[in-house]
Amino acid sequence: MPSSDPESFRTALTRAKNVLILSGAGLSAGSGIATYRNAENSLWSNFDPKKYATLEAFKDDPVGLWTFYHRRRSEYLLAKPNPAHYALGLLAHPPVLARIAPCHSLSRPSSIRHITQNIDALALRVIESLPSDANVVNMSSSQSSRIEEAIIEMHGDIFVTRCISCQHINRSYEPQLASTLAHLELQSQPSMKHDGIITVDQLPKCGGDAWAGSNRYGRCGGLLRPEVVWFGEVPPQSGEIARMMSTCDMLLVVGTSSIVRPAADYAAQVKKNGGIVAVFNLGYSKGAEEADFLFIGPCEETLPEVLQ
Ligand code: BJW
Ligand code: ZN
Repeated sequence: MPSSDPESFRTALTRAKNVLILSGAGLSAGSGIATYRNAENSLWSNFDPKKYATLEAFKDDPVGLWTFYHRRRSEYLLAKPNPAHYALGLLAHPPVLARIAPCHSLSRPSSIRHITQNIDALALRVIESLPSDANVVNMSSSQSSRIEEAIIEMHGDIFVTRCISCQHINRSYEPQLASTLAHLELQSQPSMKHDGIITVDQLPKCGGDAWAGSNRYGRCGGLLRPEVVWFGEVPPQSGEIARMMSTCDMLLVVGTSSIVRPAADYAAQVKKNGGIVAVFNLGYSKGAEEADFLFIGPCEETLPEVLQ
């Protein structure tokens, strides 16, 4: 039987050397963002992932996919990190911990990294919404880069785009990626159908420089795609993550159904290597099968309590 004792959990955490956090949609549920499956109004109960989360779907209907991602992007921009994001932020990011909670009672393992499957950027944005004296703006560049390094967004980020021609990557929190997308706000059909309001020509385009050999010759203008990982695509950092899992001695699995691979296999991999697995979930997820510690309940309540 897995333990639900916070004190034993904290002891295990402080003894561990290489701690990893693997989070999923349940981490952002407390921020009002819908999860993907098995819940009322979950994303895939309203939208068929084959039609909205594959490269084939993007090629078949780029306007439809941009409509879908633009609206989610607008919704995520309005969302705020919740207490679970802050609890993990305090645990994983030493500069934040040092600035906002110098008396934090938990001593830290030597290495903690957070791998999130979420594309909402809330784990990164937790830094921006800290009190100004702890804000990343006031930190040295080496400190802020350490924060970004500590978080791996393994399924990408809705605020990042990639040009399908020159592969230029860009992060932007601008509400409108293309002025034409503003028209989509006016449409409120729950189906999110675009009904020919805009055309492919009006979708977000690459403003990056285009190159011919070593000569820069102007703007590329290629079609942008959201830099998220769709079904059938390999998460770019999966090799690095697999290596991290092989030396992980404690894995915190937060708010994921543990259905989607490769993330679904990580807890079993850590267990096989003799590591400890702690699961934080609203219910008995598939990940609970591997749990040494199990904290059932909303993680925006259980995490701050257990990591106090
Ligand atoms: C709370 C809570 C609260 C709620 N507190 N908890 C057959 C055919 C084709 C492909 C496959 C196949 N079988 C397997 C595959 C592979 C496929 C896959 O796994 N499919 C499964 C569905 C079967 N995987 C892939 O294709 C991946 N690539 C791949 O495998 O490449 C090959 C390879 C890789 C590496 C090594 C070797 C080979 C790519 C997967 C890409 C996933 N993309 C998405 C969409 C992102 C873009 C977008 O959002 O539009 O990523 S799908 C979606 O699922 C999203 C999520 O990150 C991901 C995981 O979902 P998550 O986070 O677990 O959410 P939920 O909703 O499932 O669960 C929420 C949980 O929270 C629940 O447990 C709740 O109880 C809990 N909860 N509130 C705590 N308050
Ligand atoms: Zn380009």
